[in-house]
Amino acid sequence: MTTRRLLLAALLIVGSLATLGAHTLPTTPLEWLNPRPQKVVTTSAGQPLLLSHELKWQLVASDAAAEMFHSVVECPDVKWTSRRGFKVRVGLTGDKAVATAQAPARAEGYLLTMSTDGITVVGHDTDGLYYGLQTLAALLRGGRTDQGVMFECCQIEDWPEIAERGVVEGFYGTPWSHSARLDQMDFYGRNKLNTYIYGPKDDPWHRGRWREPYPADQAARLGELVEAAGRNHVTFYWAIHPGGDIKWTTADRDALVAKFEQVYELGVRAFAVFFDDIGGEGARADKQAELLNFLHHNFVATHPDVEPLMLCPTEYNRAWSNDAGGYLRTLGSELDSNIRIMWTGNRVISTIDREAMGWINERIGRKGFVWFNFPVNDYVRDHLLLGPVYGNAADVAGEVAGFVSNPMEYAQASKIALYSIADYTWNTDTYDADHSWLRSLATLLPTNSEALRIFALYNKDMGENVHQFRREEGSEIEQIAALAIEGDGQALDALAQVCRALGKACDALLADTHNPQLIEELRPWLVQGQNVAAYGGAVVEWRKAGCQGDKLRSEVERLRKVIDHHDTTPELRHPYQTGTKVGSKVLMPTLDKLAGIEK
Ligand code: LOG
Repeated sequence: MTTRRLLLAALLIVGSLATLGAHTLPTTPLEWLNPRPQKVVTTSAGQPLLLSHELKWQLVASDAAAEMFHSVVECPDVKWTSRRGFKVRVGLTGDKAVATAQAPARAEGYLLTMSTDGITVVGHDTDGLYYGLQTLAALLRGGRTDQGVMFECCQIEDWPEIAERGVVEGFYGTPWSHSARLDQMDFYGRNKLNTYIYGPKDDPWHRGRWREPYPADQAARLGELVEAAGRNHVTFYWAIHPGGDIKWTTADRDALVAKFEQVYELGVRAFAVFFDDIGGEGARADKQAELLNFLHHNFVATHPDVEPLMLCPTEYNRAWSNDAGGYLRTLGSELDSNIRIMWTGNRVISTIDREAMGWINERIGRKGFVWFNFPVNDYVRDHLLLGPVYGNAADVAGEVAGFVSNPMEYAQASKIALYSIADYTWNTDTYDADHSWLRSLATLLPTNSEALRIFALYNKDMGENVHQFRREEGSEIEQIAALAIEGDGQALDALAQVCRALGKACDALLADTHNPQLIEELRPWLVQGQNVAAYGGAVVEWRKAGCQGDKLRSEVERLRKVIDHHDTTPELRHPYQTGTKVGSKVLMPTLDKLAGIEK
């Protein structure tokens, strides 16, 4: 090896290890806010002030605003007074409580000012006030110390760029549990997501048995969920999926209305009809439009508190649409203009840009409502998708009616992406995928965020798949891998270090008790991460011994079999999981190549 090559190798190794460890997490509560606010002006020049525990606070607010304040902002250490205290003014623009302070005149907008004179939260509307209070709550949580609350004097003006932001529980596989969903609603409230569409493919009463009413126990849970959604300012859409066997008859139409009525009685005020993944009679555009228009006139219009309908079409992405057949244009011209139409982009799994939205919007005569198929992993169930949310354009906010993400059946692990979906959909034009990802990991698992980050580095790409959607994974070790394969000793050492870091991260996560549900979801992959790490260590040792030594070699082979066994043994997996892959894009192929094992 030439000196130049050696130098390069050394630099690469140092560089890539630095990348592995170098990341700048925020240091102040303001920087931790998610989603990132539109405008923040700080006026205490980075010098936080202390609101001591001794200080008495005085809430100036109407009864309704005060009630919202107390439901959102926990103030365990605050002593309240009704006069001459540190004033916290809360209200809508124009309310006496906030005097002349005004929120940005945009839906869901708010103004928050924090100074030594007091705190003011002004909403443009009640949602805006709610989000202003969520921001305040996050700042107070983040600033809590033994002496009181540390805070920076600041003024925040904030509003979302996309009107409807959230989640469509629309995957195949085990639907989220009731407790997972309740927990999601709180997560949405805190992260300013306002939309949840209930449409798990494997809820029988959503799809196969759509005509039948929910049994009492299921109905009660749905009711509880709707309530939790309401508390968190989340619109709860209930979706029905009748297209598999619907007959275009009055009987079936009435069955559908009767089901809507049942769900309405449970508190649902927003409805969707899904026609995805079907063929035959149910897939006819004219009949779908006729049914939806009927529902619009005879259900939505007769229940004044019900939101406009949402439709997921059969041709829900460009690759699957047959332009000559006219399906989309039929929906566009026949569907009542209030009805929203969902769209996954140029393919089933794809990111969104203006060109993609331009194509569909022109055909349907309205702005498409984006159904973003990430981090859903129901088409690649052997992979976890824990990487950053990147690739959606910064300039699409004006082209979409809404943007919801279809998650994994793993509710906690999906929060890694959903945190960033909240960030992107609120502040689309300045969204920073990598930074958002780091904040997300640290927020989800503050006790072990670095371990979670290292583990997630090897769980980003989904491998080859029918949808041809791929994600970056392992680019930080690509050059080390190439040099190691050429036999570079330092690169081999660096690779061993990478594997040790992965192994240690998995050990730490398996022992973590902060979020047991998350660890349970990750468990098969965490164990596989340990296996991969052990295999990597053995491979490097064997290579460094010049590929000599029967014992070293048999250890390599034994550990490779452990990985295979873990990957192929159903008892070691969750229901529906088809295998357990970790580091499948770069790390495992590199180790196999080094070991001379063909896979
Ligand atoms: C389904 C969805 C599934 C997703 C990813 C839509 C509109 N429908 O191919 O239920 O989770 O893709 O596999 C779909 O995306 N079908």
